[in-house]
Amino acid sequence: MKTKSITKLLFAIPMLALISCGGGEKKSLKAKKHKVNPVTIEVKGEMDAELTAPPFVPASVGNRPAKKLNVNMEILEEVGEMTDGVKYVYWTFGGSVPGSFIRTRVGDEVEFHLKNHPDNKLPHNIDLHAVTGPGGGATSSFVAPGHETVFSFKVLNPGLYVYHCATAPVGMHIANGMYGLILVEPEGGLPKVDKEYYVMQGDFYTKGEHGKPGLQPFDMQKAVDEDADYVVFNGKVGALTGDNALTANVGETVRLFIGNGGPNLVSSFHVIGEIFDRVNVEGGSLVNEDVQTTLVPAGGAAIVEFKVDVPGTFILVDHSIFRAFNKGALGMLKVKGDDQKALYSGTIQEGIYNPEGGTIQEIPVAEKAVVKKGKLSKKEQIANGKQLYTQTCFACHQATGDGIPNAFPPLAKSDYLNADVNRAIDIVIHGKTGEITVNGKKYNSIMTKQSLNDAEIADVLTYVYNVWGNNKTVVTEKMVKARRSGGGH
Ligand code: HEC
Ligand SMILES: [Cu+2]
Repeated sequence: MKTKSITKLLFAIPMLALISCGGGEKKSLKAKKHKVNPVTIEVKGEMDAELTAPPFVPASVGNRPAKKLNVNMEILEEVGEMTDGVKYVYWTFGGSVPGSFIRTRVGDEVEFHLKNHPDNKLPHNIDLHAVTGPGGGATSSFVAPGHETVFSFKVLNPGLYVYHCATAPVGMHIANGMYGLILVEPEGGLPKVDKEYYVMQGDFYTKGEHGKPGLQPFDMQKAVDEDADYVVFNGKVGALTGDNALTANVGETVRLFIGNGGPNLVSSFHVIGEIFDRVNVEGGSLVNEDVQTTLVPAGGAAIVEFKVDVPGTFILVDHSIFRAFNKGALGMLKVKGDDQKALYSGTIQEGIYNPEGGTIQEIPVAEKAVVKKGKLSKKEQIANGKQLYTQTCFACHQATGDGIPNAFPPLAKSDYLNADVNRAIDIVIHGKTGEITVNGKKYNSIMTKQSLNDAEIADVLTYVYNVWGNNKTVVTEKMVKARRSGGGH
């Protein structure tokens, strides 16, 4: 250890000298590349940003001057389809995974309005990698359901950047789909191409194995273990296949804005049958040419460009290839036009690559609707409550009721829960803030008010009290009604 640090020191001295005299030169190079110092670019006028859902991107900036750019982004938590018969609760920026594409230019002053829909269950925020400032905006944008926050930033560096939610537990918010791309074009805009598309990879972790039907809750342990059930482009299996395939015509130039939200896996992005003429490596200013596969880190991006010379179906994959054929990381680009025999002799058959791969597809079984009116037996209340729990509470308290250390308290064997049923009812009716101690551990966080009616609160709490070693209390609608009409607060 000691000798190592001495050698380090010896090397550090001449290195320091090098850095200090090279520093000025580096700066001027950068200024030259950006032509003008972005900090001093004046904004002329104001406009609302066009936002698009994938795989589409807003119109290019062209040579418009820098402006004050208003971005209105709404966070929505909603059930979507991961693959046939498999449902998942996605948390989204703008209602899609990945979130809405934002297109800016160097020098723009972005005024970011982040709205958290009142029907949402959780607080969120946003960290944009294109922001120079603490947390990339995260520290200024924390927003509870039914609220809006506003912050602004000046766009300084050109490139393609990831944005994501950074609310604890961060990994979980990203794993549920809270990421997207923001493009910063240089002065004068990017060179013109014929087609532009937005493709972003993400890995998903579900309680059930790949293909297991029904509403699948997020699985924290699998996420920690990096054991993904789904690795997909644009939020679901098949988002870019069949009728959803990207399209182009022979002879056109195509630009793909590729992002990787992770949360865990690095993408080896490849298009089968194409060579990237140009790649903006890692989404930055370095351009590589004639590339077969480009690495897109988690929380990173790349811009790839190529001309399509022959017709056929070209397959987009993560070349960690089991992910493509067994976990969903597969898309298609369909190129129409006349055969170009001089370039490629054969016909490219469609369907050579089965998007479902080798996995056995189970026939989805519809979830039983157990919503029954009138007085329910204890068993029925528990069944009903279990469904409500998977829709409402599991996001924070987890499917196992174990919660998440330092963020969400456990409901399993919770001394706090078992000590006082009226207090538990009040918490579900009104939400909870302030410090509490559960099983000897302190929590000081926010539980948002749950929008459930009295019968639903009775059922969900009856379920909670009758699993995971709790004290088997039965909560009735009458008890909840009594608390709501002044019993508690
Ligand atoms: C937005 C995340 C979130 C959701 C959704 C949520 N909770 Fe909570 N819950 C919390 C947090 C955070 C606390 C601790 C609050 C504090 O620190 O004051 C808590 C505390 C509790 C407590 C008391 C502490 C304990 O562990 O016994 C109960 C009971 C409870 N929640 C039940 C529920 C039920 C039932 C649902 C679904 C109807 C639910 N919660 C939905 C975040 C959530
Ligand atoms: Cu979030």
